[in-house]
Amino acid sequence: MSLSQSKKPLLRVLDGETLTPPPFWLMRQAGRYLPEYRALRERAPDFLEFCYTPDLAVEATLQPLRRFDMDAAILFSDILVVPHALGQPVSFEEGIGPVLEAVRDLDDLRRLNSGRPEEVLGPVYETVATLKGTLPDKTALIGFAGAPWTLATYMVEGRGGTDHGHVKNWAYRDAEGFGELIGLLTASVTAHLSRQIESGADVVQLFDSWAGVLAETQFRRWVLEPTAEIVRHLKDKHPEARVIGFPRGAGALYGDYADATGVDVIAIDEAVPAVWAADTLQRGRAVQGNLSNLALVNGGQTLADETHRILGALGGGPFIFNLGHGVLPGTPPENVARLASLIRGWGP
Ligand code: 1CP
Repeated sequence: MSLSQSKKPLLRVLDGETLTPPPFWLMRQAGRYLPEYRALRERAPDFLEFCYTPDLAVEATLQPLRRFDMDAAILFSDILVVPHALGQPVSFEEGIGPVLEAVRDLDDLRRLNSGRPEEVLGPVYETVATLKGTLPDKTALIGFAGAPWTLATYMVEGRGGTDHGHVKNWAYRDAEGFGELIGLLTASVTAHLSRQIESGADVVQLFDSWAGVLAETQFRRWVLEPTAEIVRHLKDKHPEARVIGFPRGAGALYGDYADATGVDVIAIDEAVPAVWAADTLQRGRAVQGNLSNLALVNGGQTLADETHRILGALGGGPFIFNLGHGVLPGTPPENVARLASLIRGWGP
């Protein structure tokens, strides 16, 4: 690792240092809560087209940094570019969100035209490389992918906002066939993250947004095992690779996830008690999270109290301040500015 890289505060924390105040960034820090994002988005009404246009994706990545100077930039893209690159029709519809042509069984899976994922995703790696050359030395660049289980939920359900009945049912009914889908996703996510690392990402985050809906046995099979495999392959290929794991909603299984997957950082949702996380998960390993995104929407004294509570519990060890889930579209930008100054002003 080069000297300038090793100085980035976020990377120092990944390697186990405690910084006061801790570095911060916010999941979904780019997006509709920023008027400049809404203006940019009008230039490419099709959301996937927007993700695959490096000039626009670079600009969307940089917008929140100009206002709030976070310690990390996160590549502007989406987790659903991987199913799209595997040949599944994906669209984003106003007021609904992502809509996919559902894959419900092995026959559907085999009908996917896996085409040339590398070609479809080429512009994403170009965006990473451009960002790498543009960001200040102190700012870390985060690449990302959806974890296999979460990608499978969208691929099988066909949209968000369901009870995950179809995808859970397939996993019980035909574990072998469903395992083929998870295997395909494990390989595709590994390749996608590997290319982001080669293009300049300092660290990658695995978003397992729906990890929390599974029974324990299913969690071990569809969340822990594929994640451990991805981390192992990435680190074999790139010994310097750093991985943040975010198994949202994992509850009592957060500890097993931390121990079994080999991730460098555990990202915790808002429901994880901060003191428990410090005692159980932190232990020399970095933790990231866990402010409620609705505390950020509402601001005021509660935002200050919650920020201080989390800093008090986790700020004594390696910690990256973040939300417990992404920034919501209705968030007032001035609340984000206030949060940045609360974090920067914090000291023991
Ligand atoms: O302009 C628009 O209206 C599109 C809104 C939008 C944006 C800004 C979507 C559609 N995706 C994104 C960008 C995005 N998505 C980023 C990069 C920007 C950043 O973090 O600053 C990232 C990391 C994601 C990750 C993502 N996409 C996740 C994992 C995190 C999470 O929120 O749980 C998930 C589940 C998605 C799917 C998705 N894409 C878009 C939406 C609205 C959704 C959620 C669908 C649902 O409700 O289930």
